[in-house]
Amino acid sequence: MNTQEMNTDLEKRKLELQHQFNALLARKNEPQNTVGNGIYTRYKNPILTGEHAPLEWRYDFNPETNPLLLERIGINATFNAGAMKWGASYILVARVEGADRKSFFAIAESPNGVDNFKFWDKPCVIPQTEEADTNVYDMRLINHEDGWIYGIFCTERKDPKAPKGDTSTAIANAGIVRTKDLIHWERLPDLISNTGQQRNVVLHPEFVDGKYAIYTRPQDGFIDVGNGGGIGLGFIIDMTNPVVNDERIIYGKQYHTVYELKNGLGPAPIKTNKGWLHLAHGVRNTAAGLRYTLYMFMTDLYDISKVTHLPAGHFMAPEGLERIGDVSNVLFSNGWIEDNDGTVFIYYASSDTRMHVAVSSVAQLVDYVTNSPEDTFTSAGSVNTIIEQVEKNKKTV
Ligand code: M1P
Repeated sequence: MNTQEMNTDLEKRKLELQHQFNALLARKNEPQNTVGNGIYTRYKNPILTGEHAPLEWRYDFNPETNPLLLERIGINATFNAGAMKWGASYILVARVEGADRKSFFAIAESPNGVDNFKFWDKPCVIPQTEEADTNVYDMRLINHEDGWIYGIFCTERKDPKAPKGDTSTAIANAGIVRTKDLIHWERLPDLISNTGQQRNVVLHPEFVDGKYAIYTRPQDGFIDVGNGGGIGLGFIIDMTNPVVNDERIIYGKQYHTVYELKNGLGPAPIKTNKGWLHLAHGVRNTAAGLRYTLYMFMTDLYDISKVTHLPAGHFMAPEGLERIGDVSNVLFSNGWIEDNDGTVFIYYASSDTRMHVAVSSVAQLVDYVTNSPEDTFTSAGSVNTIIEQVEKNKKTV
């Protein structure tokens, strides 16, 4: 192949790459056409994948430094995104994971919340504390009534006490940033709590008795929560010195439930006239490894430490393609958006690989949480719950 032929070939390949990329971003999404459960509607296509990462992140388009037009930087996955409405746009701050295993944050924007998500030009630049983060992930975006948008995420660093030769033991904590424009992020000190490692930390959007209220998930080790675990609640006086006081578990892990091994809060709760709506994940162990499903509960409007409603079992569990990925059998959500008309966009990731959306409404979710039967914790109890419903239906028909 002479130089001219090679250049034409490269030009063709570049055009093809751009064509495929533009087609992916322009692809319309639509609701799954099943009757469904009436609580939410899943959408057909994943809304964000590794393939959505801009070509400019992955390719050096200078023919002199990349004459073969090879991909230089691989992007492995996009998942576990925080979410918020930003003007008329729907924003996700995704966990983007490179082929080098490092996660970072990048903002993707959609005009309608269900498709056409497009990453902004560059990933977010998160300032470091004195101790550099090795890996960062799972940012929750909270539009706090103090006027700041907070991003609370997990920061992971190697455990300095790990024995020689142990190259995987790490320490997880909550990193904190805040912004007014989603471009400039101010780094605040990491969370200071006395209950061990922390993941799945979320700020409550309103002050409680003049303090910041923070949901935590204390754990003894990096993966195992050990004696820790459960969704905790504590209070911070000043976010620039984020010491958590009075931390206590408001809902713990429990034998033979979907949160038997551990649980953690998803996005910041949605305020409704019946109480605060929460979305969380629960984890149980199986012969095939850990299974992560989503569940919901409600806390009291005036006492946010009081769980008032908790339907039995999962709200959403992996289905079809969602079951498969880098960490299979996982659904995880740390972002949802309540729109002005009460529509709720539930953004969830499947198997640590891709992002999806399901659409519901505040009315549907409140009905689900307040009227679905609670767990009786025994098989006989479950049978009884079904029989009660059958008997009730006999009277209705
Ligand atoms: O791999 C599943 C999830 O594992 C962790 O969540 P948790 O701390 O609740 O076990 C996180 O690493 C999360 O990002 C990941 O999706």
